[in-house]
Amino acid sequence: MRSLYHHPLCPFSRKVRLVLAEKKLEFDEHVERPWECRPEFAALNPAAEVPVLVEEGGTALADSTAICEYLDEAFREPPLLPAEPMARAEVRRLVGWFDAKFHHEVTRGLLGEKVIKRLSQSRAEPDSRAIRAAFSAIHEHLDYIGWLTERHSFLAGSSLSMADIAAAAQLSCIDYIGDVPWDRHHGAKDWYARVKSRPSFRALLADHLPGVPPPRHYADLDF
Ligand SMILES: N[C@@H](CCC(=O)N[C@@H](CS)C(=O)NCC(=O)O)C(=O)O
Repeated sequence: MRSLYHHPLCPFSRKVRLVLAEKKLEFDEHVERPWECRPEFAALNPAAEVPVLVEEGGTALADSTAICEYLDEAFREPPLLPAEPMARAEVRRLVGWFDAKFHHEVTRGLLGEKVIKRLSQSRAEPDSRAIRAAFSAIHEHLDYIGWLTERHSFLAGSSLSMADIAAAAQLSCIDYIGDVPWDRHHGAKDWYARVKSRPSFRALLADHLPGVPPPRHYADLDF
């Protein structure tokens, strides 16, 4: 059986969980706290980061984009990268946007400062300037999602792609801590409602981390 080492509040792990679920692939779950740097885990991924997918046969794959693209190539249905090269480039640009820019400007400042520092028992206090900067940056990203989805249902066109998965993976982590200002961003909220209501999202909505309960609207499809 395929195994996934992941953390429920890791957006990159969520990306892989969503792709596995879209493709209806079964897997065993291992919740890993990467900051504990378990030697057995570091032996699977020298970067000691989640997610890690151990395929049937024992090969360990690391890095969410490498894993997601492998899954899309090995299990074609439904395709999450378009067939046409320029359309693929646009999906990959958006995956890069959310994995790098959104994560750096928003996820690290909110989730990282407010929750991960506490869970990992870091001795550093949450940085209130980083939190304020992230609260301010999230608006531009939500406006961008609203703009991208004005003409199409999904970020890179009329069907769900890896771009939607990367974006929803980041936003769902922020939503878990109740920090997404949905009421000021109706376009982004409509798009998120579409993604959130897919069966592939169910496992994420059932996440419940001890000591970090989600707000009530988190699992509500009509939030
Ligand atoms: N580029 C990697 C990034 C993965 C990553 O940053 N994972 C974080 C958790 S979200 C991690 O394991 N950090 C190590 C730590 O917290 O010690 C990917 O896409 O998989």
